[in-house]
Amino acid sequence: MSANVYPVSDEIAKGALIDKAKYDAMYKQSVEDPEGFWGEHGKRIDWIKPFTKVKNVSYDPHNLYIKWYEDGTLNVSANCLDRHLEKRGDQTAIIFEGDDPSVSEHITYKDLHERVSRFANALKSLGVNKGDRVVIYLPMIPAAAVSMLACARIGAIHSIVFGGFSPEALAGRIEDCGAKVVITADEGLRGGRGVALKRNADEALSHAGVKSVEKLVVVKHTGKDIPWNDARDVWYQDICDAASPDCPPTEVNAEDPLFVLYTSGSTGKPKGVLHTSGGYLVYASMTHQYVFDYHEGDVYWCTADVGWVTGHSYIVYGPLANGATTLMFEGVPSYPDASRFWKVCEKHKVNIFYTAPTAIRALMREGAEWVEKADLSSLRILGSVGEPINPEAWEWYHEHVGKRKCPIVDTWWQTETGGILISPLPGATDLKPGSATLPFFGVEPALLDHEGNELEGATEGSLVIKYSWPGQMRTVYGDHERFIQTYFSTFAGVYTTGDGARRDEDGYYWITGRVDDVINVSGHRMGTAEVESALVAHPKVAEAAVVGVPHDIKGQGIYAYVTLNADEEPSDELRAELVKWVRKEIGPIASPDYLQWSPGLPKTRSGKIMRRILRKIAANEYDQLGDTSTLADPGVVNDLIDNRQNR
Ligand code: 6R9
Repeated sequence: MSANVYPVSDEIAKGALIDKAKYDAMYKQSVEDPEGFWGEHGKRIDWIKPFTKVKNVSYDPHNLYIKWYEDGTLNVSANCLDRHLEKRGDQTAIIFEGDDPSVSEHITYKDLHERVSRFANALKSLGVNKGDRVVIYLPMIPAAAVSMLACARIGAIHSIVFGGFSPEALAGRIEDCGAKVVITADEGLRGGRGVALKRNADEALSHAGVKSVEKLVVVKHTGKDIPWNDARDVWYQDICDAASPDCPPTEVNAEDPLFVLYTSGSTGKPKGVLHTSGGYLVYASMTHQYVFDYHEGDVYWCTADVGWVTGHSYIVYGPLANGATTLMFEGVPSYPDASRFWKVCEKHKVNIFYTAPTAIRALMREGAEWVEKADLSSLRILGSVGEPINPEAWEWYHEHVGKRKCPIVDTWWQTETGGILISPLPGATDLKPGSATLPFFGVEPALLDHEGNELEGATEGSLVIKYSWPGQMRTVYGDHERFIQTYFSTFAGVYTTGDGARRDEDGYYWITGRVDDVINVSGHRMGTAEVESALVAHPKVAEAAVVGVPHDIKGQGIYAYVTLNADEEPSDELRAELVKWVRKEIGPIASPDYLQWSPGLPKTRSGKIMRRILRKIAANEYDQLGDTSTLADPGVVNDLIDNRQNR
């Protein structure tokens, strides 16, 4: 925890949309009269048929539903495109910056509108109808945004699968949502290296469980030679060229689904988080405007991938609904060298820059001289998302990137929340490094003890949100019961976030991390159970337990304890094979950083693995193991300590 406080500067407050007094007044109204508040702000987007009802929510686990603006109709792509054409048709909507620093492209609203309309018509010609699912497995290229908006235009539900996921992970998601069409590219490009997307997609589609896919649309990106299935594969460019540029937007209900995005939970396979159209767009656009103090003409860059929720809400939907210029970056922060982010800021005169603590820590390690190589005078606001930002990284970001004049908005939220729930507002909130600070309008956080009692004042507990907000997820795709179980059964009558938090004497929130078995590797959520089930799927593995371990750059690394079948011998080759196996099963982000052979795992007498102990051993804190007397065999602990990997 840092003792420093950075008050709002006069410079920033002067031009800001929201100052302290306005935040207090709007927040008060938002919680005292949510119907009135959200009724008024619901009008920030264009409705085809205006809503007359604002909110209709029940958190009762026996009869749970969440509806916002339920009798309104709209089209999300028309809100992101058509409504801007008159005023800013020639303004840049998307700046594409390629992996190769010599490649960039400016796409105007008019041009984006045409690309989306053509592709929407092309999807229709492939048989995609309102409500059908389309899986998008693309690199960070304009076609990704075009695909999202084209689905939205015809009322199809997109589900983006991060390009770093393996064929197995892709297959599981396609199967779960029953996608009719998959969109991919010949190859992705990251740090000068090709990523075999088409080959992965082919492999995913060959899985026995994947039966729903009729067409694979392929974007030609690097021009690499790829295998082709004439009956199934079509080139994106060909079908777009053949399609009409005129595609009237399909009218959808506010509560019709916009997208499904898979995310890791503490148990079982990833769940399909379902977001709907009206409330989501109101919330994404409003948070984008106020949290980043977005002004007309600002150039805004969020470095996330569209495969994560941050890319959905804060590269595509929020910024485009606001008529912003949003930058899409294909590459990585370290290529061609560690000055890349800053060079891109200089090249495109970026005003608002939003990234993740893991990237900041990695760049901090390379030294501030890389930052000095670029002119960063255009920057006004900095943001952070994905995991708690440690005060050292915050201070470095503030001093070297922000030159002590740019406020940092540390935005806390989740795939499930659709948009930012706790964050400073640049003109209104004094900053404390490491704290996400105060709730956004309409958001009422609370901290509960183990019994579910609400704690008052400065305290620490489980972070829950008391009432609904328009951007909240509506269900788990195909499994409403799991939605209720996961988020509304631990504590009655509130949304359970799965995070722990501390509240200080100023009412500021400090997120302390997950309270469940979810770990956060470089800002990516990973269920320990997912990695465990990948490991035990290997024929030589009997049992596995996975925990998070502190990691300088990634925030958390993955530490796996593996018990082999009785007739198997541990070896370095087998260790490497298992790490490779996990990469193949889930993807490179799930690779264990440490893999320890463990002839036995510490278990309670009822057979529950004591992860608390495994976490301590992994973190080298074996002098603080706590009570081990409830273990079935306390002896296994000493063996694990003697053979730990993280020395
Ligand atoms: C947007 C996103 C959600 C989990 C969340 C929390 C962690 C995200 C954070 C943060 C501390 C922040 N998290 N932002 N923790 N401070 N500013 O990251 O969504 O991938 O679903 O992850 O990430 O633990 O519960 P998602």
